[in-house]
Amino acid sequence: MAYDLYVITDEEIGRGLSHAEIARRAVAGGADVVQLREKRLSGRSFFNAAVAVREVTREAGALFIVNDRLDVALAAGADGVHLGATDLPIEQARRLAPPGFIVGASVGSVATAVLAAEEGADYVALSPTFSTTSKDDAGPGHGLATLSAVRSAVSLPLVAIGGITAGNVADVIAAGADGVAVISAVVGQDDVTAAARDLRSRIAAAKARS
Ligand code: TZP
Ligand code: MG
Repeated sequence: MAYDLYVITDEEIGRGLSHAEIARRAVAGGADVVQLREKRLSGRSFFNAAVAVREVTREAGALFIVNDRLDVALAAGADGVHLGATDLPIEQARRLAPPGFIVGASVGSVATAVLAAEEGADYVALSPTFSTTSKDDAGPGHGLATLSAVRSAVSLPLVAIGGITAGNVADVIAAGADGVAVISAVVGQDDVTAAARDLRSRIAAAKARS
């Protein structure tokens, strides 16, 4: 499962593009994973958005992860769910989900990464790796030293999230991340597809060097 370029949809940062259109442009640029992140919509409209993103990602062969909501992820046929510290516990999601369903977890330290691995997470995301304005309550960035420490402590796929740009992505991969999850570096750019393609080639180049 490749997590190299993991694009998170955000309709506000996407300047009016729908989740599905953001996904379509991101996968055209080579995104390996699309996460639907929706904080405003409730049940039915969230589900409808998820079905639309599922369609786009299925056609492209990209993974589709739903943020926060296991019920929506399962109902829409997503590949997985992404859970933070205030969402459903990883163990409960694991218990409810079918075999092969991906449960991803945000972590903020070596200790929480090790715990997430023990509880059955399929990947961990160091959140936030750098400071970001895209998530109100993200807090200060943990930095590359913590990223490397998490890399050494857990063997799960490790994604860096928060403040990743074309300028720092090579350092993030060199520090041990398997992939990067981004909003503004792709979704916030005028040409979403070109930004995704550029980031993905920087990731591939950094991996080839390490
Ligand atoms: N979770 C932790 S940081 C973050 C999320 C959703 C925002 C990432 O956005 P950006 O623009 O790539 O910093
Ligand atoms: Mg959450």
